Amino acid sequence: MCALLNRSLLLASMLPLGLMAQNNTKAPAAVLPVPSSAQLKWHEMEMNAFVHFTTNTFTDKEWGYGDEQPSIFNPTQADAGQWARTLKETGFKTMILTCKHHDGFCLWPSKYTEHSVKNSPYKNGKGDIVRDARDAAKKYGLQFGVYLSPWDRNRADYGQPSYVEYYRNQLKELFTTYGPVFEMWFDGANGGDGYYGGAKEKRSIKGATYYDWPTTLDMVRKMEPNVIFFSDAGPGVRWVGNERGVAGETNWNTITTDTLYAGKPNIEKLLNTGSPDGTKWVPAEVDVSIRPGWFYHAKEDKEVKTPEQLFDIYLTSVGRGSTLLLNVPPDRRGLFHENDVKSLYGFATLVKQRFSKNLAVKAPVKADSYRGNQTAFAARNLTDGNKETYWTTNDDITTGQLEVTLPANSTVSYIVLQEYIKLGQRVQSFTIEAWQDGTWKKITDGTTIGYKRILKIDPVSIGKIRINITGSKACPVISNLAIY
Ligand code: FUL
Repeated sequence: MCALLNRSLLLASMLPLGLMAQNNTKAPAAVLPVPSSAQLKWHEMEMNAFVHFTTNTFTDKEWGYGDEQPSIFNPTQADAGQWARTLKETGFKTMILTCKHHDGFCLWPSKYTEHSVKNSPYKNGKGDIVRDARDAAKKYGLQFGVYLSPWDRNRADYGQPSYVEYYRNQLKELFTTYGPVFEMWFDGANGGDGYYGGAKEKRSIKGATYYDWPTTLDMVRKMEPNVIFFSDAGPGVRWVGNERGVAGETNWNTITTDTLYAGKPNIEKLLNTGSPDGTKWVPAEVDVSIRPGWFYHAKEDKEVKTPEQLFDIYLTSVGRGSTLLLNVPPDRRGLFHENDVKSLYGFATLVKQRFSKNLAVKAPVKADSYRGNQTAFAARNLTDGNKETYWTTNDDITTGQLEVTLPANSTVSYIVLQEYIKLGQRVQSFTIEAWQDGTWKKITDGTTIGYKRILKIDPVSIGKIRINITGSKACPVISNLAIY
């Protein structure tokens, strides 16, 4: 009863007056909100990379105090080409660089501060790591993103209005010199003790108001209209609420951001799952480091995540409808360390091996119903390899049963489902059954699907698989079903 009521309210809010009658020969109306075209592209990237590099690499710290001398920044063999090549060859689509971390040191020769590479021995002060990274990303076909820490423990005026001006000037400098920038990362860590130009004190700012984010975002959008903004609360993509690489098993791309802001205390749980009735499309990005720390520390050389650990993270990020943002920090030479490189290639091999043979391709698949009995909405769209076609039902049907007959002696380990999110995220619950020994047995279940859901099951020999969509905000719209 309640679900029906919600659904009709939802439809009423989506459809213009006069269109309330069902028209099951046409595509279903969108369930709002839906992703922007930039967000859609971001979903399709699936795997992005972070590169954390600054004075911390040389002081063995995670958060520089802000009093580091530029003279300590001296990578002897810095090669952004090695970073970009490795990332490209192991399946990553982008590279987001910490142009400035909390210590305030700038990896480009900013004209607004002396605290940068221009006063370091690196290339006798003529080096520019941001330019090198941007050029390397371009060369290897990766998109380039920028992390510019709002918190700056070096600046004397941090906490004053003039610092916000400084921060905006740096954004202008970065976007006009090193664009195009596909994603801008606003870190949530803010305020606390620091050097602050020698004051050496604790400063706290009002996270909700100090930076006046709306003005800053408008300014950046004027330079880069399609940029995706990451912050705890979006507006482009949100933090996933932890740094372990784990999105919620229930993971809505929707959330209501009105009262959220970067750094707001205790919002981790909400960010991890999103909310089914959220008013904005702000999907979770899963940021996690390949090492215990975000920056390189020689003592962590033996703690680099193994290919299997990275694969597990792949399942709890990409496999839960999010995008993975994996950090790989260059070492003091300015290179990805051999152990990290080895793990990345090992991980890429696992992904390739485990998702190499899609048993659902060309397998017969049928649905208990499909929209308006139109072949344009039939079950075979699930396995046609075309992300623009989908199976869907009549408007008044919010459940569905899909049955796939697999080739003889198929051993199944992973089932992949994808919603056609251009029409909004809908599915709330599903179960999966296998035909074994003459009967249907439940092998797994789940809640949300979103852009992509990967279900890992104990490898079993299966003749047929049945997917039961048991709850959906409106008629389910599924574009892909793959079985490995
Ligand atoms: C955090 C920062 O404090 C870490 O140093 C790192 O940059 C991580 C990605 O975000 O909030």
